[in-house]
Amino acid sequence: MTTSFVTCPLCEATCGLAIKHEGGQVLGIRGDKDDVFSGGYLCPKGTSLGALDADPDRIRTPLVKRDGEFHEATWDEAFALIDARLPALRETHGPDTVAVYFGNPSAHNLSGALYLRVLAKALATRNVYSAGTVDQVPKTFVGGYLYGDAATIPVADLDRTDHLLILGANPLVSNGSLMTAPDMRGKLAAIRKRGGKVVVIDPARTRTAERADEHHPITPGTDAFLLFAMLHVILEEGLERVDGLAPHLAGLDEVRVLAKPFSPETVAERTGIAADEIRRLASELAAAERAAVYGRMGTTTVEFGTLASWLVDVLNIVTGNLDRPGGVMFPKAAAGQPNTRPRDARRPFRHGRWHSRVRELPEVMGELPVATLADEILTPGNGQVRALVTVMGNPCVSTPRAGRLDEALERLDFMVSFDVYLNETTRHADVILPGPTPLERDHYDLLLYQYAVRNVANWTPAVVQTDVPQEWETMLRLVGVLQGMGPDADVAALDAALADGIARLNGVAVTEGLAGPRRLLDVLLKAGPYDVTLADLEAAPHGLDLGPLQPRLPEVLSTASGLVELAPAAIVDDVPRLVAALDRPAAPGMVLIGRRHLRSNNSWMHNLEPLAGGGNDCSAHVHPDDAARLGLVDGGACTMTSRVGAITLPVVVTDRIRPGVVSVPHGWGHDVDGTRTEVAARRPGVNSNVLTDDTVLDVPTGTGVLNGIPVELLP
Ligand SMILES: Nc1nc2c(c(=O)[nH]1)N[C@H]1C(S)=C(S)[C@@H](COP(=O)(O)OP(=O)(O)OC[C@H]3O[C@@H](n4cnc5c(=O)[nH]c(N)nc54)[C@H](O)[C@@H]3O)O[C@H]1N2
Ligand SMILES: Nc1nc2c(c(=O)[nH]1)N[C@H]1C(S)=C(S)[C@@H](COP(=O)(O)OP(=O)(O)OC[C@H]3O[C@@H](n4cnc5c(=O)[nH]c(N)nc54)[C@H](O)[C@@H]3O)O[C@H]1N2
Ligand code: SF4
Ligand SMILES: [Mo]
Repeated sequence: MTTSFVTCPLCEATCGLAIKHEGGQVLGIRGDKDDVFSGGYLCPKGTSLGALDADPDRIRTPLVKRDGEFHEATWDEAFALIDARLPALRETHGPDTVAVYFGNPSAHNLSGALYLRVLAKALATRNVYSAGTVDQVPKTFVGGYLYGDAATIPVADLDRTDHLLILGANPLVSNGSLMTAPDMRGKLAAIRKRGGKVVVIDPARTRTAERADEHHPITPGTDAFLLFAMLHVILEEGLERVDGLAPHLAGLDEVRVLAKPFSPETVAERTGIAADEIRRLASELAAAERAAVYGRMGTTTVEFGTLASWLVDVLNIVTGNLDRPGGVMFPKAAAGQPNTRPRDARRPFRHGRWHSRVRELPEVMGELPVATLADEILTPGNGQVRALVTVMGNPCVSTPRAGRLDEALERLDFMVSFDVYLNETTRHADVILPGPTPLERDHYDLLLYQYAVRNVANWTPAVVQTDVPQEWETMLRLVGVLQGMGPDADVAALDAALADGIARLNGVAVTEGLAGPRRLLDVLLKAGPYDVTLADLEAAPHGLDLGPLQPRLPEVLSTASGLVELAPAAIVDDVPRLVAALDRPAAPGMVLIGRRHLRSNNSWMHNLEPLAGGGNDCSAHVHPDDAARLGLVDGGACTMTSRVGAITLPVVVTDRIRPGVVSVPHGWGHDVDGTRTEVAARRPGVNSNVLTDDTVLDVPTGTGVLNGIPVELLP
């Protein structure tokens, strides 16, 4: 029996796990108490990695569809089919005819983090989509325009702050997002224990809200009003203290003008938070010695997601909390972080370099909004999407107006999916290419360490052997097809050329004897800001602690001015839309928001028996007053209708949700035909994104509005 130490890749917390195994079988998983970052913390999903590995439904060999039925195929057969179909479609209709969608796990996967770009480049299509536009794009957009790079996002310095204001996030359940921090419960408790304060703004009394000093149940979709009013108070009462930040700032006067119309009295009714409470929230934030404002899903996937995300940063800046211990700081990752590259190698952020064909929505970070993918497939004309590659994603469940996308995928001429399950999305594919499970692959959290609340680095070698090719090999094989090398391209040669290119770009040498992600990571570590090598990481199974976050202004910036741009046009041009909405009457009926459960992971872990139960179910949470008014009973069913769809699901009557709001978790609806997820199908739930309106987006970024959807509820 062996114990291996691995970093859990399932969510952003990057917990260290100690895995006991023998002969390729997992015998037990616990938290690694010696992990330099997580110190033994883990959640139920982490302990289910063995069940994932052993899941009989998991795909282990390529599946190819013939006459509407999937058949197991060899890798050569699968690639022969891809080679016969994909290049011909591109030849006839141009490269934009092939769309690609990257899902969430691709960001938690070293092959994904390093090789997806290569695949996207080889596809050379404008039709690039990802889960980003149902998630964090407003944050990256703000990072891009304020600091110069989309990956430059300051994180709350949790270990040293005295005051944490959380909006639209439930890190006790989600374990944090764009704030890599294992053991949020411990970190929040520590803030309070040292005399600090935690305030939560959320329409639901979540687990996080329960452990906070204060909880304000806001009306969904109105955080931009609240934050603007707080800014208004701080600027009007002269509470700002930009102090040492002043030489690095541009645009503060413009912000002052923009905040004028948003007095607390103006927004109180709209937000559901009283004017004097807003004043108090603002003055306490400004008065705190060291404070951090943090916003996530409830501030990004809403009607004014960009403005709310921008205001989070503006508040951190005007209170003097940017780039200082206990405030919000810029992590410095050991490898692959764009903002540690030499400044002359960085370009200021831009968006809108092209637009989607049908709805003319702007590109952000080379991607188009996934809410318009169905339009691009269903609308005939030059440039119509006829083929799709999905990589570790389940857009038929996770994206707006999911029912329409589901229909659209049936119309495709050809579809390839990289996935480990035959599910709601991959059932539409012609070829499914499986990959290794987390235990079968090397791992390093290249992306998430860029948002870690402490600088750390941890390398994980694969725990068990597999016959399934690694995802980077499969991606490069597909690159070979796209580059006209046929179905059997020399993957090793492609990989070596890639490593040489990246090494040359970074002015470092390639280490002989390495291959794949290890070789690329080695190159990126050599080019990185620490004197840390791959060998150092391999010698440290519990990770390397690189210390607390350090101030990084102005070196971290890559704006054209070299300053923090507080009022970039791409963002503030959206303020008039918010001002106009001030006078708009609030939605008269109920509005829908989402929620997450500790034992779920978006759409794809419901097939694991150990995660079922414990309250992990798909139901509508409704306040007792609404239930009485609408004739809904606890345990009964309700039908919920939006502009674009309807679902029927069980009701839970609870005062944990604000009146006028109903919450439904996303990621369910596993009872469709043609899937192979037997456990999930037994307790399928319903797909909440059937209700999400694909025409209502955060305007600057095209991010889907998943929270604050008007719905009607009937028993
Ligand atoms: N209404 C509503 N909708 C939402 C959200 C919400 O809060 N409310 N949240 C949004 C957010 S934040 C996100 S990130 C998206 C997620 O949206 P997606 O990324 O589209 O969906 P996931 O459920 O993460 O699907 C992951 C897919 O990857 C596969 N997979 C998992 N691990 C591996 C692996 O190691 N290798 C391979 N090859 N495949 C793998 C799974 O089988 C599954 O098909 O959903 C979004 N949708
Ligand atoms: N267990 C588990 N962990 C996960 C995931 C999972 O599915 N399950 N998914 C992972 C992913 S991909 C992500 S992106 C992260 C997301 O991490 P979080 O953002 O922390 O997760 P959510 O639970 O979606 O939290 C959003 C909160 O916003 C609230 N909310 C809704 N609308 C509004 C609003 O208008 N204003 C305010 N102020 N609040 C609002 C909701 O009630 C909810 O509590 O979680 C990650 N971790
Ligand atoms: S919190 Fe996230 S990283 Fe930690 S064990 Fe759970 S799923 Fe894995
Ligand atoms: Mo996400």
